[in-house]
Amino acid sequence: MADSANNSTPTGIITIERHILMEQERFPDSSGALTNLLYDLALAGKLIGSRTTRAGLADILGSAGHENVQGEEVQKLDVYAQRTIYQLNDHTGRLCCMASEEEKDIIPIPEHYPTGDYVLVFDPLDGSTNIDYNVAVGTIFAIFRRRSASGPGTSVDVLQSGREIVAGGYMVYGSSTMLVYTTGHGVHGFTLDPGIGEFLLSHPNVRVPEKPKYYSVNQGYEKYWTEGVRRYTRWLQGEEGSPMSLSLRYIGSMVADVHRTLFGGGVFYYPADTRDPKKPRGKLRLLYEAVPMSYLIEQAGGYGSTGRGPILDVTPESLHQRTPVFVGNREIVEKAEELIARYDR
Ligand code: AFP
Repeated sequence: MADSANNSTPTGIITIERHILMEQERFPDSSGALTNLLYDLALAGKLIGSRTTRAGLADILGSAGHENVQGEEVQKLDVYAQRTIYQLNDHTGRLCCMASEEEKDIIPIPEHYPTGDYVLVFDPLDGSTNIDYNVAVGTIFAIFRRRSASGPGTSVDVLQSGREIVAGGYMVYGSSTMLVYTTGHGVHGFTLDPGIGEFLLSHPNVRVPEKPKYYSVNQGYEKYWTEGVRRYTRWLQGEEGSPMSLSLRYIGSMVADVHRTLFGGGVFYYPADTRDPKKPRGKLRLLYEAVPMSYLIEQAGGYGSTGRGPILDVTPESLHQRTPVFVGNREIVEKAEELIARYDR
């Protein structure tokens, strides 16, 4: 629990609202728009988390396409997550547009609402194919400042590199619901206390541990990897003259796998797939998954790479562009770059 003189309330408890306000104090001229935007995302996390933990009741209370006991149509969880984030943010005057992993095009702000200075990109429910197995899923987000002068946001506003992010983070809906975020001044983790419905600061100033524990990859696809990625994996296992000897953990929800990497140390990777012509650049989306997570992990002292250079240096050319991803302890991710450069010319 946080206990620095600056951060403490009289009770020692710091809510997400108070923390976001304290972050705002770093910028005396700020309008408060970013603060409120982050607070609305925390609210979205509470709503989505509450619905996610009841997912197993869908068949009892009514499944998608049916009505639940209240007579409301039950939505699929990813549709619910998408709508929740959209509806909390479409009318506030803080955004000029949004973009989501679930929507093909840029999501405009309705004409009858004002537009604002920021852009929100998000993956509303990452790992949603895991829900049927009661496995942790999550929401990923990043916020940019708009580049165009005024009016509706355009691709110029959305297609920005990770170097331009002003805030990013994720919510993970697991054995507890957590929100982890950064505004470029360290990474802070909050755990939802379901009794009072508040996110409380539980992990201030998160740093990727120096001693890594795990490597995390879908090893079932090894036969489709390049030589460099295969050799890298052997290096992580302690072969190829490596001092490493990491355990393997893989969930298949990027949020949960990166969360463990952030707190436990190691590397999560989803490399290019030489078999599938649709995945020559991997599976994960640059804008909604790779960029926010790389920004966060770098703020915690780690590194995010495509395997050939920093993810944060890549300017997206299209909304749903995919990329290979390697995130975790810096020196371990740099080893991937070294072996890929040597063996995958
Ligand atoms: P879904 O959202 O379709 O479940 O995909 C999750 C995801 O985009 C990411 O969260 C995982 O890291 C990755 O896909 C898992 O993919 P594989 O099933 O191919 O390992």
